[in-house]
Amino acid sequence: MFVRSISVLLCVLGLAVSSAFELGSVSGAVKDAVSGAYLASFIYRSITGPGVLSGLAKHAQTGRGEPGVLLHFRKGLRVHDGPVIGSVVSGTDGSWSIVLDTGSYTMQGSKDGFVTGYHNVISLGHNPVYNQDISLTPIPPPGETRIVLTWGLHPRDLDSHLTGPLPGSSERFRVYFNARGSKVTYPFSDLDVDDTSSYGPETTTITRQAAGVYRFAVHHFSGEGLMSNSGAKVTVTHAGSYREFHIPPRVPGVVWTVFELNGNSIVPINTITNNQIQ
Ligand SMILES: [Ca+2]
Repeated sequence: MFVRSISVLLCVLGLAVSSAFELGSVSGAVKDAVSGAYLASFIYRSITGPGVLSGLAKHAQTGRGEPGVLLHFRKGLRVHDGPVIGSVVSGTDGSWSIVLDTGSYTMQGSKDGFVTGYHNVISLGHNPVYNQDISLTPIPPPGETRIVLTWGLHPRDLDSHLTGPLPGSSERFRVYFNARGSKVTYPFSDLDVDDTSSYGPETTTITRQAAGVYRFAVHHFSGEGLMSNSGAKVTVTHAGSYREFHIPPRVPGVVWTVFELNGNSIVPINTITNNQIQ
């Protein structure tokens, strides 16, 4: 069984074993849920040979499985170019499965009408690794911005919060699970999906951008574990460009302020605090 094998692995390594450790679906590394250390950025040498990786290709705006997504695999984490060592196409329900040698890989997902996306995955020999999901963002129409949040198993519920200017007011609007906004009236921004059961995606779309600063933050709403160790990732598709932000590991706090958008300028913030979202 996967969990038992990894516990043995960690004992062999002399590391603290937590029954709550998880396989970070975003980081592609085994993490100790207590310390947050990325324990399998190396893989113990007794784990070798081919292994099964599987997951779902998802439509980022609905969270549902997306068929016909071409998935390419490259050796190493966050490797977007170079030789492809394996490929598979997602099935009618979006599911995919492939056998690759033990190691870490970058999965690239592409399909007509979607922004090409990437996700780090891992193969652990004869221990199958599930839930290695990738979310694909539909290409937004000109002038629209799409922001997609994904994360791992823990914490169970992270939330997307977009704030922005309210014309004629010193207040700011906020679009989140409790006030989902609108695509057709102000703030011309909305939250498509609120995921409350791990992994995401949650997608926020700005259909018409006003002058001023928009700010995107992620809040740890519920579930165990540090948000910082969730492997959370935010992607932004704006004016033909695609940006990725990865949550800084091992930082306490429940608010990850990710970036600001002002006109066509995307400014990374990338801090974790307990401050109010503004
Ligand atoms: Ca949520």
